[in-house]
Amino acid sequence: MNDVLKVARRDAKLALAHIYIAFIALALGGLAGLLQTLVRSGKFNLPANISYYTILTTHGVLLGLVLTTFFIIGFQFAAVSRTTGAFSDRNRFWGWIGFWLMTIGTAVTAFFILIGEASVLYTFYAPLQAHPGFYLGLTLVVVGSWISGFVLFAQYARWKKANPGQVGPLLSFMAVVNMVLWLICSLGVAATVLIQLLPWSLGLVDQINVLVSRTLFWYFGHPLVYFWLLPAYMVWYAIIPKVIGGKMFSDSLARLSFILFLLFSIPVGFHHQLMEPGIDPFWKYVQVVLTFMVVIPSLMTAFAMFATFEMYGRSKGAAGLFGWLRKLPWGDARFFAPFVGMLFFIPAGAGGLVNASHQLDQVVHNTIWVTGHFHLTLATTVVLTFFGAAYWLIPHLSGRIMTRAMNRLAIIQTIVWVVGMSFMSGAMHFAGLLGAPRRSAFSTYANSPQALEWIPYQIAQAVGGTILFIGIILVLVIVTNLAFFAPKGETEFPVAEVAEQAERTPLVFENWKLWIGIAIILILIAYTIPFIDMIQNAPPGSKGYKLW
Ligand code: HAS
Ligand code: CU
Repeated sequence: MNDVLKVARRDAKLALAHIYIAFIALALGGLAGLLQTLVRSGKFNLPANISYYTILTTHGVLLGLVLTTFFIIGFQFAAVSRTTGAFSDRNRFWGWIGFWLMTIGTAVTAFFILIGEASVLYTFYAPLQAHPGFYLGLTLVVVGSWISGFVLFAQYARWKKANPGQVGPLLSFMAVVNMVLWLICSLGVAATVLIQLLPWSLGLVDQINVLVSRTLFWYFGHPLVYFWLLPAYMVWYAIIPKVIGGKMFSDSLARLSFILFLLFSIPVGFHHQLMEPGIDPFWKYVQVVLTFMVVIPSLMTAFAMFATFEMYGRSKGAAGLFGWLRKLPWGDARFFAPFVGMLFFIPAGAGGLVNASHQLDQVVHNTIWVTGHFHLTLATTVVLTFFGAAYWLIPHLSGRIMTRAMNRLAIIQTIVWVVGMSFMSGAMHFAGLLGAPRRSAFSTYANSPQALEWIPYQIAQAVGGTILFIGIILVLVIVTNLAFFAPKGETEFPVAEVAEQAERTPLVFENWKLWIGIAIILILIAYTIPFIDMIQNAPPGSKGYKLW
């Protein structure tokens, strides 16, 4: 199955182009993040009248939307080329079209943010209104990503045609699931942008239905977080076992968890709108139940990872309940960074369960607790896994090798990240419980005693933010080295084999009509009635606001 061992050179270029943009976004977005934590400590003001909200929007868009989408598509292109063979010329050509559309779109969006015409944050909630150029730029990014999705589907179909009756390679299967998920969910954001936000910001209509717009956004926004998470799970399931020298616990379990994500990721957007009026509590309840369903594949993943590690440790003679822990390759950054990501996912996921519980969400919603939550999930679990992947992926693609010195630096980088994030995200969680709001610049709210309580935590956030910025500089040093300066040589693209005792993978996982059909039915059940309600009983629309 894994007979293609290298990503073809021309595909490597395409994948690398995406990864470069991702790390440029990390550099700029990280700088914005540093500035924010400094401002919020109350000890620092932005120079030259730059607005806090301009910086905050830059940060969220570059890291939440640009870094992720570019890294994921680059990684998936590489993974699919590695496991199904070199792209056809036509597929590669369209891959480049997708890349350029996304890149031009990013540049347009960034331009309007930086000139201060679009400080609407990365969720661009109505009734905040941005310059039309902001929405147009984002549209190009999404359309580009769709093209890339179809390139992957076409490549996968080519492999299936050449290998009739065989199950597709695991990594390619996973990339296809992730892009199907992305395609279905991004229709929601495309709808609100094209039908509501663009005409409204162009002045063609003067009012917008805010609730419909937010609902379409979160129909997209929750699966978006799994679009980020699933590539990390690809690394955990299909690559980490090989990195540690072991085998994958079960191919079927990995596929089943991905299918469950496809089914349950989408009909759950209301868990971001639990505090919003205008949605019947019954439908919030339905979507909370579905949210708890989508936790199951993550629990399956935790189980599979423990099983993989334990199986490997015992094969090396480990004894006792946790003896296997000592057998893991702690000095290998390709393992260490993603492993720390897994570890942090335990409290991060627990925080998610808090958010998803309607009553508890009343305490934390719109507080900086939520910001703390996604800096554990996205900015630690996912991002550390991506860094860990970059440590072999970039040299594999650039024809170089990672030196021992760089590996050591990568271990240090991971530790710096852990320390910085523990300060920053930890302080955010605590301050959130004390009521500190998210999405807001520094204020003592007329020296109210409650707001003064938050200040020590805000200083801790700035300390953490500064340490994290050092972490960003370190990873940029490593990545630049791996891309341009490291010694030439061959680096392996690790792909794990399945353990001998695992069951054969059934073909039913590739019954796309079935899974996409069920996903659509679940979406219709969860959204049809409340959506009709929102339109039939719509309150008066809102004009646009520019509050920055
Ligand atoms: Fe979340 C808000 C609920 C996961 C990202 N989330 C956000 C926002 C972002 C985000 C960006 O229900 C803010 C959006 C905004 O701007 O408003 N989230 C959840 C739930 C999960 C969850 C139930 N979130 C994520 C992931 C994200 C992410 C993943 C990004 C990648 N989230 C919410 C809710 C809100 C929310 C509400 C709205 C809050 C509000 O009020 O606005 C679940 O998927 C989590 C399940 C995960 C687990 C953990 C399993 C553990 C594993 C690790 C195993 C470890 C090993 C190592 C093997 C149950 C798999 C062990 C080794 C040893 C030695 C111990
Ligand atoms: Cu969510």
